[in-house]
Amino acid sequence: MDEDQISESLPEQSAAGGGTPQVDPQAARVLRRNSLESWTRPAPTLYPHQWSWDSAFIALGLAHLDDRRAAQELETLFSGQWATGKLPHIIFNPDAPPKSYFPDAERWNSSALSSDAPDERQTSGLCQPPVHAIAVLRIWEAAQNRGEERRLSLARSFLSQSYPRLFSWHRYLATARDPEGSGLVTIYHPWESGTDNSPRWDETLEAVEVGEDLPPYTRYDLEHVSDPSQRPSNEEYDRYLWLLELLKRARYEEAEIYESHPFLVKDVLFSSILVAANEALLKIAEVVGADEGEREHVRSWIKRGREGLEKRWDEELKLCLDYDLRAEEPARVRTVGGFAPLIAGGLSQERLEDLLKTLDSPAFAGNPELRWSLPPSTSPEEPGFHPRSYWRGPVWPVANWLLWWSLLRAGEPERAERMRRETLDQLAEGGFAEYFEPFTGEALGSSDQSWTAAVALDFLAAGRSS
Ligand code: 9WN
Repeated sequence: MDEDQISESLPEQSAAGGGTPQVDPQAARVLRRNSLESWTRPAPTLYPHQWSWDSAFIALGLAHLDDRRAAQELETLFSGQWATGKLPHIIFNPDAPPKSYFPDAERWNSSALSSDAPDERQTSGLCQPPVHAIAVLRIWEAAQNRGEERRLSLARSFLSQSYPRLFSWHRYLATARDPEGSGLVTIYHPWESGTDNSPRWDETLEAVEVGEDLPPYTRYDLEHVSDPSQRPSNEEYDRYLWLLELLKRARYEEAEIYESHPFLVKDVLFSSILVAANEALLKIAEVVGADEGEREHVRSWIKRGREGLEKRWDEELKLCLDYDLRAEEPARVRTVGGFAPLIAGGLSQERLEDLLKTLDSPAFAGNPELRWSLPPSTSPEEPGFHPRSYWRGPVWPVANWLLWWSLLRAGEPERAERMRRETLDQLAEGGFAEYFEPFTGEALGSSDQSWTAAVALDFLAAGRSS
């Protein structure tokens, strides 16, 4: 890729209509620095490979700078798609420095173990939340806003190429990952949720007994953060690696995993993103003139997804809860994942009011101690809350983006605007960190995180168009 393309296409005027002027060019610079030929590293050193949902967020940020490069980001990701339709959570970079990230391609060994894995690319055997159709649609919307016929026609052909990929990805999730037809996606590993060490998974994970024959391993992630307590613990890592071992023993076969795997959880956040992504897919289907039978499937997945989420509603906590299929119990813990119905949309007035009340309450964005009124990843009122540990409390800008976008779709522009402004203020003060301490606003984890910069660009573009 032309390294200067992104900065050249930066808008001259910054942040009219809200936002902080210097955030705009700095965000573009972060993406440029983390960009390789056709895809973007989530962070310069901590994450040297291509991650699935990171790339989707990155593409929606890039859509405002360089729509061709945004499309390329997703095309590169699609090149790792499995025959089942699964989009893997990591596509390995063969040129990454040795010993830079663990587990590496060799540990996953997916193309040797599964004939469904692609031969040309080395990938992990898991997946991550399906933000991709939302990003593809953003690329189309950005092209429409520019209104140039040539850009529109490029975007149209990108949509035509992406549609079958997206359809088979969503079909995989609606079938292989939901054999019960519940409307909710089953995840096999906390990494699939994207919220790795969230207390959402604590009970299920604690019940996993690590085998004595867990092959030895060395963590490299701790070398890239200033304080190891910001990352998951070694006990958690043992379990993560043991689950990986079990998936390998099942040769990544869905039916076999369903039979024997100890970590089978209906993830409400993942499922809600699938509902929203299916709505985006319907719009893409319209642009490309897709088959009516397929559109009917997508509509039925949306309906089933919303019904499934409604069944996981907890009247007392006024949040939606994940469900452990092995223990046959919900995970009664308040995290941002609980706002899943807001992301899925199509809410009754009563449910919307419940969710907004919870969001504004001291359990989340209304906590008076917060540096910014932004929802911590885990409620400060939860015993499992930890303000500096990864998904146990810190504020994550991508989670804010999902809520902001959902608030807009729910017809809550004022609340959405507050979230957009506060997030931009936080980034102006703390930079493009991976996550933030909720009470002090201190930047934590990796600095110059690509998806943080990408959502900033999307927030700024929204400010310019309002
Ligand atoms: C494991 C890349 C990814 C994000 C996840 C985040 C973290 C990986 C890790 O980083 O997960 O997949 O090593 O901690 O939890 O959401 O996609 O940014």
